[in-house]
Amino acid sequence: MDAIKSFEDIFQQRIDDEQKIEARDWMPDAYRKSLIRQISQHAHSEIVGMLPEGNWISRAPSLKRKLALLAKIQDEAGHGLYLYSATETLNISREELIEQLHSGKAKYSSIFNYPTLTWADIGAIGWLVDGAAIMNQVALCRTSYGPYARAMVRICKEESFHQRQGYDILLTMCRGSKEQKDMVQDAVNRWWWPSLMMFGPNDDASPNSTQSLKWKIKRLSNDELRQRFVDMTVPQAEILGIKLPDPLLSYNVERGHYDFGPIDWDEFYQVLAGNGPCNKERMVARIKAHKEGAWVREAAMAYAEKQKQKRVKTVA
Ligand code: BYC
Repeated sequence: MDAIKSFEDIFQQRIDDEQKIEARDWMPDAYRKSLIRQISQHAHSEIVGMLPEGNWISRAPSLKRKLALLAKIQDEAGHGLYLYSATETLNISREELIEQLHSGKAKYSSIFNYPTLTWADIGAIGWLVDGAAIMNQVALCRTSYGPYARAMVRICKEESFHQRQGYDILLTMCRGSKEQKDMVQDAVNRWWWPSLMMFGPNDDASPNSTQSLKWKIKRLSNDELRQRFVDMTVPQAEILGIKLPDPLLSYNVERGHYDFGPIDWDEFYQVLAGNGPCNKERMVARIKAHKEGAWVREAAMAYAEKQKQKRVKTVA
């Protein structure tokens, strides 16, 4: 006689069979918690990620650049909304999620704790930060949780435009004056290593990876994604004619990949602990924006209530 399978076994079998898990399905509590952790961190990253770029809207060098930057930042707000909605399907409220961000309980991507000093930083963010984000997010389109996977498909389409606008800024500057090219080199020198840190600690120091890969929340490991990003980016740097700030970066014929130097993990953990160059500034700005937006949320709720009353009356 067949042994009776536990809920956990049936769940894992569904994952192994590439079935998507939906909000109404049974799932282990640890799977739910891990998803809430990852998706909400992702949502927080999107909305905190609006801040470093927001600094440059009023200083964009032309109308065309300003329009593209505005559209990109608005997209990021939208990505935050899709992701908060996906997290809410796991039985946690938006208010609780936002409280976790504001109290420092929830993380957001380390990358957004670095300053945007010049216009070239906006190009470098688009090229490197969005490039790293896409590398990670394309894999997440196949994540096992349906609402997260579906949000990712739409987000990835928009991220491609973000990366292109960044690369276009840098290409234009690299074809300009020596001062402009130097500005690009300086921005890339500052953003390269933090971009590699976005993928998280090395696999052997990543506490969540083993279980997340088994549950197919993550489809590729931190190191696999980081390697893919380096391999994709080096030829793009060559087209720009700039040097990536790593003396150990070289193509390894045997591996068929680029080797690269060691990452400063002390810096990464310092940023995670709240000691990056802009952690405090970001949280102050985020909390202020949330407070100042209270009337918009209240107005939206009042409007939704009115619409609901209207529908009730029509049905009656
Ligand atoms: N920053 O066990 P690990 C974007 C934390 S782009 C801060 O490997 P996991 C955007 C990690 O949470 C960025 N924290 O974790 C782009 C864990 O701590 P907890 C957003 C980090 O989850 C342009 C601990 O370190 N993308 O949105 O298996 C413009 C150990 O790590 C970071 C996503 O969030 C980091 N860089 O793997 C605007 C993608 N790395 O939670 C917006 C979705 C690690 O145990 N997330 N930590 O206390 C993921 O793919 C995975 O969560 C990660 C980390 C690869 C990031």
